[in-house]
Amino acid sequence: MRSTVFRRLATTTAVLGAALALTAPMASAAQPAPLVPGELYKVQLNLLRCVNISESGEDELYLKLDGGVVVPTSTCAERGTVDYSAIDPERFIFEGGTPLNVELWEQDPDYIDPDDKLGVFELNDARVNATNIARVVKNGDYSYTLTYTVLPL
Ligand SMILES: [Ca+2]
Ligand SMILES: [Ca+2]
Repeated sequence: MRSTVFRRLATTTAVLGAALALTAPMASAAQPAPLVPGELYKVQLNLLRCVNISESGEDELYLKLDGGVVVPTSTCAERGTVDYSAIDPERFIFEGGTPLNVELWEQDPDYIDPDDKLGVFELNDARVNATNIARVVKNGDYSYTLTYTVLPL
């Protein structure tokens, strides 16, 4: 009985290993490279991580770019995450050598307590086809990270 289970495990591992070996060359096809100044790029957002949130309970977070809302509000609890991988990268087009400043905002109910700009994710030091991390931190108050991948347009 026991040996059958072990044999099955060994077979599964071998199959997984073969599958990984097959996908590895595809994954490495697009090599990380430095940005070329003046070239156009787009940004695939990956994951917003709410390391320390700004409110008690949950934050209501959204992103702004050039004065407009570019990613709508999501709630995020302390140490929670928001998956941004379905957001269209073509909302975030920029030129190599020019920082892309994406603002992180926290939504509040009304004009008595208006929305708060928590800070700016600076997407400017990235390499193409490499996953990078940007941070918004106010010491002792709140802290967020955003992972993203810069892609050729
Ligand atoms: Ca709020
Ligand atoms: Ca507020």
